Amino acid sequence: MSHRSIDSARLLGRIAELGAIGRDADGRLVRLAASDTEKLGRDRFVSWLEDAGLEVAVDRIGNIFGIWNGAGVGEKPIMIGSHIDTVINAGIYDGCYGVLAGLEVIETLKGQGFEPSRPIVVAAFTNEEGVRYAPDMMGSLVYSGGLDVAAALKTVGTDGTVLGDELARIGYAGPHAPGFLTPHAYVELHIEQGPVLEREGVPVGAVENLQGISWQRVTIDGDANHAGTTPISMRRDAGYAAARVITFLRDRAKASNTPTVATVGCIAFEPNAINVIPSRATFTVDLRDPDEDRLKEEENALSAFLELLSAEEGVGVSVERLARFEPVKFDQAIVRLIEAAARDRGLACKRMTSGAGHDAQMIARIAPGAMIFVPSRGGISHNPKEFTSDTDLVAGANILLDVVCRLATGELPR
Ligand code: HGY
Ligand code: MN
Ligand code: MN
Repeated sequence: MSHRSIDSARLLGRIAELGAIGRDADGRLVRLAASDTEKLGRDRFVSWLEDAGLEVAVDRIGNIFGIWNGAGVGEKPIMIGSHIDTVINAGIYDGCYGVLAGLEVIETLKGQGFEPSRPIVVAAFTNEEGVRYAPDMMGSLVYSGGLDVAAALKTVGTDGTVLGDELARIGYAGPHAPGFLTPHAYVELHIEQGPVLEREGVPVGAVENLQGISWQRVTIDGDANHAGTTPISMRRDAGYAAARVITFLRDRAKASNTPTVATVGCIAFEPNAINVIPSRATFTVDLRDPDEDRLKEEENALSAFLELLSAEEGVGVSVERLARFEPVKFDQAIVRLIEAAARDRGLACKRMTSGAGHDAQMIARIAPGAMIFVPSRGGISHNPKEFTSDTDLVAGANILLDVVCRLATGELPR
């Protein structure tokens, strides 16, 4: 059976080119949401959309859309997308692969005279990573009505900037109301960012659900004091208390024998001096679990531990919620389309859960959707060592092409 195929050189060339945009003086890839470096990536993506003859639309939270009206103008579009903002010292595939493969699918179909029954749209959602402005998946959360756009634009970043000001400054405070296009279906292609597909030698993942996410910022207040003269028994050591939380979370997750994961990714001490007992420790807690009840249990266990710690160490504890998303189940009919597409290409395919958060979990609020994964070497991501082979990248993009064709010719997920 002959298959359409994307232009692999064009896709791989663009992934490499976008991956070179936004490197800092040390060569690290850092394109934080609404930053100057992200603007450079946005501008390049928009220029590719224009070259492809697509209508470019930007909404008020800076989400970028490339719209191929084709036939069926006014019909709900098929939406394919992801994000192009990155974490700090990122790899080049996370998010960017899905956005560029989405554009590639549209250009391939346009170039082959394909007549879709409805518009096809490629989307790059703002601030998926949530590193500079919490929560993550913010652009797609606003787009799907989960967060008011005015409130989101007021978000203050870790650097004290305001998201709305930054979007205006980089020229991406768009006119469209978030949600201006309701997708008929949404499909997101993404690297797995975990070890499962590689370990099992499977090239395609049909993602049927995504785990719940809980982000919190914890502040512990003790007393600064002299590191040399203060007896241990007289200390209110915020640094030590924070360390107890980190080991509590890891030990509990490890002992649980469940998919629960816990991460303290950011931490800061005040006054942060070698010979001063920390008066304050501020750190973030990222808890995840595919089961909502277990995730709630983990949050409750942390809260109880913080109370105990406060009594035992004589420290003050305050907690700020940064993000909370329940687990999401994707559309089974689209998952089956992904499996059928892989089968037709003679590719093994595995149903799986996503450990990472994705825009697809937000768009699932307004449209049937699912995700396609391709293997990550060593399961590494959010790290410059992130890597997926060209063969797997091209195979994933061709699966996306097939799924979009089936959705566009009426083989609908129902
Ligand atoms: O946090 C996440 O899982 C995603 O990378 N934003
Ligand atoms: Mn991502
Ligand atoms: Mn990511």
